[in-house]
Amino acid sequence: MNKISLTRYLVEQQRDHGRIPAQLRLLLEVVARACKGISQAVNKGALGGVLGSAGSENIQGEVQKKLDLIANEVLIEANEWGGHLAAMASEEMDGIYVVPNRYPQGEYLLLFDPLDGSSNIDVNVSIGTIFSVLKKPEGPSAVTEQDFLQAGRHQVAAGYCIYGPQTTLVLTVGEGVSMFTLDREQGSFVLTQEQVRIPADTQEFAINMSNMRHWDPAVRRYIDECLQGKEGPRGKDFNMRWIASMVADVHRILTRGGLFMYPWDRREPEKAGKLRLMYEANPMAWLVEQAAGAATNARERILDLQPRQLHERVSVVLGSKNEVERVTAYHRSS
Ligand code: AHM
Ligand code: MG
Repeated sequence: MNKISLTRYLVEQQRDHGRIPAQLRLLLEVVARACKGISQAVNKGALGGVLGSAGSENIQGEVQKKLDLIANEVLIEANEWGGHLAAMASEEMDGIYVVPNRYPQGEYLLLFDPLDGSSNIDVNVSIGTIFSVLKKPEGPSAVTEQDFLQAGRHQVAAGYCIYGPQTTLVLTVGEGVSMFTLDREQGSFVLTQEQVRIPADTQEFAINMSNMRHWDPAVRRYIDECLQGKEGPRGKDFNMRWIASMVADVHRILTRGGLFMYPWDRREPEKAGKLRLMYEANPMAWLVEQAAGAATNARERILDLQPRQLHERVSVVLGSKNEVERVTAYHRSS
């Protein structure tokens, strides 16, 4: 069988299907190349001296790991000179990173969580890079943070790369979801799945149960009913998974269905949730919708939320459509 590389796939998306402009193709190739570099650093682990804390904090007050900063640096260095971007924004940077004057400026904006699932780095559990691409609003003015504050439905590409037993890049440009597995001998991503579909029904949920006492009654109701299994109102048993890497939980859901929730809770009631809207929830919500799933903040469709801040947080419910609708309905009626 003829293997289709990511490069070929993107060329065909551009040339044969007219789905992506040349600059966007270049951007996605560069992001994929950066992910290969991050994958190598992740693989080296203790041998590369990349484990442990960097001794600093990001704007959200979270301790940064060495690999958080390495991944951030790899993505910036790979993307700043190609002429395809105007600016970048990252979980690990306070403000936006405008492409330096010495390089040409392109029309795209790139947002990323360079290494999602940071708490799993040192314990050798799957982690990943999440990215989202927007277009800079038209006009001659210099790029600002305001330009990034676009609802998720305006994304032109989104995806993640998971560093697990395999390194897999998962991508959407708005025509379904495709998966590419890294062939380490060839050094290239190879198309291994197209038109990924999430089944509408599931018997598996993912939530951090240790926060149960802080949940909203609607979340409690949903989980209580799942836990009652065959004997309860749902009339079926449920299984639970929680990897604490959103990329790994979403990857499982894209592969076999399921429900993922990181809802608002009473620990920090002024925050909408733990996860970030612009570089975690939006790209994942779009991938999930493109695979026939659904994604809400427990009340509204995530992709319709108007961001007010770059590092804005959001409550997240995503995955198999019927379960997302059920959780959302419980919230709306409570
Ligand atoms: P991170 O981007 O700092 O790694 O935080 C996001 C992660 C998600 O990947 C994961 O779903 C969640 O935080 C896990 O949180 P918790 O440790 O509270 O279960
Ligand atoms: Mg993250």
